[in-house]
Amino acid sequence: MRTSLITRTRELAGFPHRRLNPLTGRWILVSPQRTQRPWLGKVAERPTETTLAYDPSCYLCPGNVRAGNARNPQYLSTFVFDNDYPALLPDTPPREIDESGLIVARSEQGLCRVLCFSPRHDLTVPRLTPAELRLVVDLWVEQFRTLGSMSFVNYVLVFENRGAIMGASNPHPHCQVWANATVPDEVRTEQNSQLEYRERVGSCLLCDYLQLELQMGERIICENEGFVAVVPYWAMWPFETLVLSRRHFGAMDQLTAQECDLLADILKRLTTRYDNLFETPFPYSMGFHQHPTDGQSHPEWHFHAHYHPPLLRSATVQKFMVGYEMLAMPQRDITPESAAECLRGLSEVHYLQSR
Ligand code: H2U
Ligand code: ZN
Repeated sequence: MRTSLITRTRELAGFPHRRLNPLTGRWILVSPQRTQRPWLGKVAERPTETTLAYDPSCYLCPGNVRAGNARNPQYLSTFVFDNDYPALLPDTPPREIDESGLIVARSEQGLCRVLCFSPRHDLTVPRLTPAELRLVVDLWVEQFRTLGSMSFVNYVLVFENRGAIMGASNPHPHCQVWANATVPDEVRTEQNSQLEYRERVGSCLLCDYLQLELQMGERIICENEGFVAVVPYWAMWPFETLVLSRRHFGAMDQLTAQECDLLADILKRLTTRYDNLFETPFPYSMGFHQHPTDGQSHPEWHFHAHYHPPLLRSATVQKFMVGYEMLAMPQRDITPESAAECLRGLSEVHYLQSR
């Protein structure tokens, strides 16, 4: 049965086809005939690594001044502060407009924080030690708990933008947390799909999907006892990945101490492979999807992380979601299977360490 699934998916991968993302219900057009394999040629120009351990002009380095004259402490491991330019404010008054369902708006309460992963300006997730990365995981969990327990907060999104092309304002290792009153659309969509699957099939969508991926083996990149990193069958970005917990649980506050270490381990190994792909700091947007903090039980939710990297063929050639993608549906040339094969084949020793 499994062999025949692999045979059928391989046959389909020989010509243009659409793949369904069961988490969102959206489709992706795959056009493998345009290029069977990723091209990994060297390029002359590429972003260089940050080499300063301390940058006097960085607003995230210890002891430096931020916007509004706040000064960072001489922090030694992780550091969190309220974003000086928050997208959401806690004291927003309730307001609503609904003009015939055509001009519709609602005020939104929330708050935004910035989390520094390390005092070192030049380090990145793959270059932190497992112990340092474990402290980052602990900080995520602590922030999820603290913000999620606020009465007006129904969703906590922990996300990292890395690299200037993804809009990161600073190479200093950091991420953001936005906590707000409304469950964001992307999360709501995934929640509805997981709910619908649970009602229809009686089990968890991502538990079942993970079992299929483990049986097929074609899109797995790396794994440990707690987590599996896979290029999803429906990947939209060339080297998109999904990090799935093996155990079924809904949010990071349910991670065991051992799973916190295992999460740090899988993220370090995955991002090391990313950096090694083009021997350059690999840009991405990543974030954790987990259940809302709305006081309801959410047995349908399966904790996971998405990595959405824009690079395609080299450190400077990126995939743009324009034209057909913008007006019709996402499309890709290299198959998720060849992207996974490529990432799987890379070393877990960071290129800067092996130079
Ligand atoms: P990004 O690199 O993902 O943009 O995150 C950095 C955040 O840091 C950004 O949201 C905030 C910006 O608003 N920031 C401060 O809070 N204080 C500053 O002094 C500069 C930037
Ligand atoms: Zn810095």
